[in-house]
Amino acid sequence: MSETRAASTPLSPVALHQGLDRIWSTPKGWGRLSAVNHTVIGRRFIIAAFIFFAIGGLLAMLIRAQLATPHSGFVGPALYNQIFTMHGTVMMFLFAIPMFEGVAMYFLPKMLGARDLAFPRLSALGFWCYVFGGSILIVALLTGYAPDSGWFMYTPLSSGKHSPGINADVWLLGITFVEISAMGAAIELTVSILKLRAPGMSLARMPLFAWYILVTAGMMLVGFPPLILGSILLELERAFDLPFFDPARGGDPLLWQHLFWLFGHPEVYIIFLPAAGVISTILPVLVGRPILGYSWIVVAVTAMGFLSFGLWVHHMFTVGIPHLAQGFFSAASVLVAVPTGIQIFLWIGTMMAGRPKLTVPMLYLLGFFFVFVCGGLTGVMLAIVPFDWQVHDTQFVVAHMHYVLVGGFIFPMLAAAYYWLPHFTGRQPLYNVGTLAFWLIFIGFNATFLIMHLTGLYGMPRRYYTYEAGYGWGALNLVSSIGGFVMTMGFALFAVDMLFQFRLGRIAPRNPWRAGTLEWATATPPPSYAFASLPDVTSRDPLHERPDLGQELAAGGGYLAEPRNGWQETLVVSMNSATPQSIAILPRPTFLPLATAAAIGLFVLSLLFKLYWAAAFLPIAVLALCLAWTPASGAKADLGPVPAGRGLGLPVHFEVERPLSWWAMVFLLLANGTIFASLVFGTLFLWLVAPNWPPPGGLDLSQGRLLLIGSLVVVAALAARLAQRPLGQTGRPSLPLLVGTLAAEALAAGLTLATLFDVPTPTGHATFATVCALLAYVALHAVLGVVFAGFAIWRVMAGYVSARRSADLGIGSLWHDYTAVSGLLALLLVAALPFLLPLRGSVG
Ligand code: HEM
Ligand SMILES: [Cu+2]
Repeated sequence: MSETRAASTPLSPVALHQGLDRIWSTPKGWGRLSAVNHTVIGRRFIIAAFIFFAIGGLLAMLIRAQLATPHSGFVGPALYNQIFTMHGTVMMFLFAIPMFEGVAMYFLPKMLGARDLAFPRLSALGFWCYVFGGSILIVALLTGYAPDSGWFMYTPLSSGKHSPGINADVWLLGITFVEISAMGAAIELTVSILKLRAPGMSLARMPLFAWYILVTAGMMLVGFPPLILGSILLELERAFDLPFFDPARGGDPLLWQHLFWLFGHPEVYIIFLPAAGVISTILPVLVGRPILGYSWIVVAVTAMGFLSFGLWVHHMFTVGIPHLAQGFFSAASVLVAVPTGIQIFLWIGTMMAGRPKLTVPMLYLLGFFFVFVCGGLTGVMLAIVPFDWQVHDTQFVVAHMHYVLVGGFIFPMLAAAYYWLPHFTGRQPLYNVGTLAFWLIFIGFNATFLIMHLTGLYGMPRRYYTYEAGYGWGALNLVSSIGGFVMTMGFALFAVDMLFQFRLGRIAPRNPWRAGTLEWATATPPPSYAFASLPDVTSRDPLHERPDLGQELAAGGGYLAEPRNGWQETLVVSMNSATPQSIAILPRPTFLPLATAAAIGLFVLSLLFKLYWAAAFLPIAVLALCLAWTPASGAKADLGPVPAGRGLGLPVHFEVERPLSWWAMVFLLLANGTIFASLVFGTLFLWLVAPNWPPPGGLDLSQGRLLLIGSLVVVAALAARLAQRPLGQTGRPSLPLLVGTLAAEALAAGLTLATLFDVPTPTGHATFATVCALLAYVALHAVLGVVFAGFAIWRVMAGYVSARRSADLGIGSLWHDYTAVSGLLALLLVAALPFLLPLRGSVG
């Protein structure tokens, strides 16, 4: 090991590593449950996702066993419904999304040259929410209470009347629980990519993988909220009979479809983009040539992110929507093939310019090209409305979907597994089992799903548990099923290969593929702190320029090469040019995420079993636990600049105006704003097209009171801003104004709740139900506004706030601003409804 830079630091490399390890390592024994480290949590996500993949695969085998022959008595219709619903649900929510979250969590900090993600405790919370939510679903499956109305949960099939019992509630609550983890991950990844890069890693030098994850995380922030809202509304309908989706009482089942597909279509890209990011990362390395058209790829990925939100209606061509809308969404769907095509051509170009060798990851990439392009072509076919009318809800769609999902996600992930395994384990495969596994999977896959296109064209519907002999479907289905089992053998062989490598693989050299990205500059397997000192970056492929960078950093030649105060430190940089700005001190291992997830889990279970007294109390416990997170992220005295190494002095993150948590709040509010926008969309949608409007009687709320509430939330936001004014001079904010904020929010919350009780029979008509939802939204935000204001007052009194340490107030202010704006809009809509109702009457 070279010692070139070690002379400049006082510590010997060994002492440096021991010191860092003491600070960063996760405790042993039960202490493992307190882990927050991204390497540990990322690995756990990946392993858990593999387990769920095996469960989903098992369910797929049951489906194929049932459909192998006509008139099969293997499973009956009731169980079959649960099996295919759970297969789709598990694969989409419990395998694909967590898998890419795990991969991103594990690799991103290392690729960016950071020591961890921005909010380690949030990653841990997300992991536990995922495991608990997933377990609820699996336990339900084992006990026969699994959801059975299809993974789309279409109303009215999933409404109380047609799905009595708790099966649908399991889906709605369990999935919403898992979504918490996805939203957390989205915020975590966005802020980490934007703020935790190595000095010099400007946006233009960022690894492509980070670009893909940035776009994906952004899509999650605006793509998941419609589903979260939809699930809440449907659960409210099922639990309290609020008729959002009931056409007899002014609701509309189509509202569910819109909310679902507003999420569901982008979801497909949320799954595909990270996999594409993997391809853009490993393909150039495997063929030994830099990627063609870096900036084109960034543009294409961003374009896909935006376009994919304009396509959701192509899942609804047969529900009876206006022709013009069909034409628009058909064209938009075809258009999205353009950015996808750009990427494919750039990948193929890169491959042709390089020297591809048929290694195992390369085989999987070739498999990806074949399968995914076929899936894309059938996708364009489906985007053509008359064709879609023909094959809608047949096996053709199932075949298309699997070509896209398996081709676009599984194949790249398998390539990634072989490519990065040396990073996880420090070892390389010994035998060439991987090639055999690939061919079994590839041949088995095509035998299963290529055939299914035909079965579909011959008219076999999806989601039917059995079929008659004599339609010509029998032989095709048998081949499909045999293909499925061949593929399963391939996956089993893959699993065996992976397990063997952990123990029996050859020891791998440090950077076995000669890649240029920074994750290969850590030791393998990586230590808890990833880098002993942090690099600076001058190009897109730092390791190509400086192959010895890894050793240099290990010897302490980079930034922050000094363990001190027990701090887990990493650098925070400016968003665009990546100039160092501050030092983030990240939280140490703690059981709080586990406890918080458990409290949320109990809340979910209490809703599931209709124990509403507990459901009223548990949110308070969750809130209290969340507040218990905060003391670790502050200090009671100003520190001033701290040495960051290489002659640089930087403030610690709680002494800057906009720390990482401020950015987290911005993105949280973006997601929250999308929930709100979806609610407004839902209200206007029902008003415009739902049957049985206007409601009987009128909506007679006191306009004066609505105006008062609106003024109160604005006053609260203004007072919170003004309270920070004196900070600059006296170092203390104005306490009376902070108390004023609290009072205004409390009054607003109280008045809104009182207004809720004035709404006439919310169960009578969807108008009243949506008004209740809007008012509840305002009340909830005002209540949390009280919490934020109270928290600010406590932080000031306890001495956490000074002119330098003012971030708590800034973050609270963001919340009050948001409450004011969303509150005003919601109240305006509520106040306008009495005037809108007659308009609808004259139009309809
Ligand atoms: C690994 C091999 C797989 C096999 C053999 C398989 C098989 C099947 C089959 C036969 C169905 C049709 C159920 C029916 O119509 O009754 C189905 C549905 C579905 N699969 Fe898979 N699947 C596999 C992997 C995946 C993966 C990786 C994903 C997603 C990442 C996925 C997502 C879905 C979804 C969402 C449905 C629901 C379709 C519907 O509701 O009609 N599958 N799968
Ligand atoms: Cu779509």
